[in-house]
Amino acid sequence: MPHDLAIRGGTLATATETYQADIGIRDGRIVTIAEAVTDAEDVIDATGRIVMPGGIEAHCHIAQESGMGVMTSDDFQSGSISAAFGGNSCFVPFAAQKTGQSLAETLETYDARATPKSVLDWSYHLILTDPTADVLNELPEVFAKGITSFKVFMTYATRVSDAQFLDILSVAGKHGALTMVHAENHDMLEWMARRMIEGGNTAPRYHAPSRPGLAEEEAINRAIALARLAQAPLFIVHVSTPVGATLVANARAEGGQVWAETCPQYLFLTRDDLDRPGMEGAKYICSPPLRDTPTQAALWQHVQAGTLSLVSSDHAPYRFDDTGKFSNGRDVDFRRISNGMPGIEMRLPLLFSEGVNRGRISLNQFVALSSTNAAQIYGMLPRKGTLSIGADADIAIWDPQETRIAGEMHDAMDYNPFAGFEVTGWPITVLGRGRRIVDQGELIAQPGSGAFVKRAPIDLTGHPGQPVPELDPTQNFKADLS
Ligand code: DUC
Ligand code: ZN
Ligand code: ZN
Repeated sequence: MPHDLAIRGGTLATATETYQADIGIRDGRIVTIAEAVTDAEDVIDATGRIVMPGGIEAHCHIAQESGMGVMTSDDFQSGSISAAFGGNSCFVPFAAQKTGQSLAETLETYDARATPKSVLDWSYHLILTDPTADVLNELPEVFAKGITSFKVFMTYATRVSDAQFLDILSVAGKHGALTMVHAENHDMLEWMARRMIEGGNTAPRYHAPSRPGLAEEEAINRAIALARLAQAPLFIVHVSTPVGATLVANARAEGGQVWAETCPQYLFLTRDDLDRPGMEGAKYICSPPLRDTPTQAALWQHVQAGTLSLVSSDHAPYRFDDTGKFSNGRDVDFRRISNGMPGIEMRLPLLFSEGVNRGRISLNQFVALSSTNAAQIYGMLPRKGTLSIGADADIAIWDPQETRIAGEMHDAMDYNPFAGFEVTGWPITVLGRGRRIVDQGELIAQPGSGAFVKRAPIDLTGHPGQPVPELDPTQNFKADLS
């Protein structure tokens, strides 16, 4: 039987290997990887191109209201399209529970937002903001639907207490789900912000010193300890400090079930970007805040060493107007400016250009960081995140030579924090289950052509966990802890 589509003449790159081969696709899946695939109804000539698994964007805020009640500028249509132009074939935005809402209602809300609009296959991480006993009882149903990761906050009004965090981790751990955490010490942030404001330091630039690295370091340390006590896996989102990353590295070196990511803004921007004239700095308000150049270098080392498994965008798009950044007005202190910046389309080109082209990471590390590790951690491998027989034909074809000066993106934003960066290496064609989503600068896929991806529990093989003496029956007088 002929193939539906062949990708011919390209250089294939996976998380482990780079080699010349053709790919044959049938019914949306990779069915042949061979020296030559000659029998296909449709052919993409990939000569001079790199053919790799489509990116998986595992941290982005799409059609989501912020804690301040502000809706992101991107819905599932513009968000998924922008992601596709940036080399992604799958994404995992958040489905955020509102206080008092059941998890079933939360997911219904997001299904209605995603299903008619997404051009990418998608899943959700659930955000738990109101972990009542009823809600915790609902969690296993959510996991059974294939939503096997969810996020909690250690700061903001929606933060969980340490006791709540332990309960949540414990339920998650029993069901093979992964708890993600925004780790910053709330009281340290509040205390610093109050001092800033009382001193009249209200401009956007004061956002950075109001959220000291120490607050992240303390919270990461605590989150790792809580997860260890609950014997549950943990994922730390948007790590922005070298000490925080080192805590992750140490836990992992001892077998800890801990994973973490950083984001392009912490690798490519600094707090000096917050100190732009007028209110321009508001464009760079995100949390944790931008740091400094020594931090960038240290985070790169942790990316290289594998401490940080993903580089995710944390795309949190709020326009530079009163629908977004200034929903509370322009003349407000930094705390009342919407928190987050866009980057879903820039994540992979930046990482390729600054990472692979500059020799900081190999092409195979790039594939791991952009796709395969997310598929592994979030229960989508081997269906997604790899080029192998039987995998979905989610494929990005890159021109490694193309240079562009970053400007406007395909999102619904009115600014690009990375505008003006010279970037070499861009995705040219992105396939999702064998269909062209974008091709040669054109959008091909129809809204609603993406599908929900049911994810598996996290695979903890090779991550035995760090022992806790008091949980060992030989050391706790055989206490019943069931
Ligand atoms: N945390 C995120 O993950 N995204 C946007 C803002 C925040 O605090
Ligand atoms: Zn966060
Ligand atoms: Zn985020």
